[in-house]
Amino acid sequence: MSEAYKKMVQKKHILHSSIFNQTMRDWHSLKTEITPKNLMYPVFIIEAENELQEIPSMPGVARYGINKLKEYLTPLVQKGLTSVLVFGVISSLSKDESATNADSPNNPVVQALPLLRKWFPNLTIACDVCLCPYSSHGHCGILTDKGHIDNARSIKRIAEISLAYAKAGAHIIAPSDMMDGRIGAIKSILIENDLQNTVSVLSYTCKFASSFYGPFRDAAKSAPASGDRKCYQLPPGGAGVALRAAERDVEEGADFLMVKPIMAYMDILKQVKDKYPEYPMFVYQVSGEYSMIYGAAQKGVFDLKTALMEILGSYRRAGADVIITYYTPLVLDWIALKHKL
Ligand code: PB1
Repeated sequence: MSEAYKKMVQKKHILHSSIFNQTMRDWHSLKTEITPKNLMYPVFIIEAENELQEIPSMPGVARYGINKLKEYLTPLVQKGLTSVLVFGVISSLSKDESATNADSPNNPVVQALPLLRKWFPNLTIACDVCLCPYSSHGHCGILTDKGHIDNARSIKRIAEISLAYAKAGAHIIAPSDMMDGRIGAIKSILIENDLQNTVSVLSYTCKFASSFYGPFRDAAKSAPASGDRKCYQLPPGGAGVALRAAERDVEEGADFLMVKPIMAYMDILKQVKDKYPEYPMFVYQVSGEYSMIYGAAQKGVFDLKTALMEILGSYRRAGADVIITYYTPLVLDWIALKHKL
């Protein structure tokens, strides 16, 4: 080796010496590790107790009647699943202006909660709270006569639904509606009912008016009947307003924060986690992101497992503590396999 080369390569700039075997590569990657505790699994519950409905736009994801969900969750809990995020989907119950059936006794979530608590005593159950799956107009809040969001009535209704789910057995209330002040309204109704110490609030803190929600709207039958959600979900280009949303929800008592979707919002994730390091930070890999990755792997663009673990690891490196992903069952299998090896 020439003297000139020896002089040129300073000792600390030799990188190969710290990455030439897997153990060393793992040492560099510890902050990206994924354990079952880093995963929350979104599940759709329907009224028909013994039905299972595939969702064409989300291959591998289905809507479950409660008895089918028990069958499906049992092996996942045995593999280490620690938390789920529950979404109700109705077909025979009616939808109206104020989402009456969001918290009616026949609502599939209200009926499922006590059973899920009994069957899976160690599973943490979060419930999405929103009007859109139950409202005739498909918006996430109550509308005025002019078709605008009536924010005061909306957060009152969101709080009522939250209370119903809390009383039915939810550990966590996760309001995805994006109304101003809904976190404070939910915390207040929990306090008024002495549930503030046993029911948490996972805020959909920085949730953007994204183009990545399409498959979910198929799954939950929750697309707006007219217009869009740009007047209450954050503008995709808005970083400042996202940080203001985080500050608002922290002030109002959120227990956990979230960025959603995640792929196009990793900068927001880093900023929010850096500003509020004391809060567990959730990210939601939404339906469009799920299906996009799935489709690319099916077309042979990349190996699903390698690419997905690289993507999930990037969320963790950017500050995510918990990843809400429809890939949870697959990742649980891969984690179990890795520990068997
Ligand atoms: O996976 C996803 O796409 C999640 C979609 C999300 C559920 N929390 C909503 C986004 C939307 O449809 O606007 C539902 C809003 N309540």
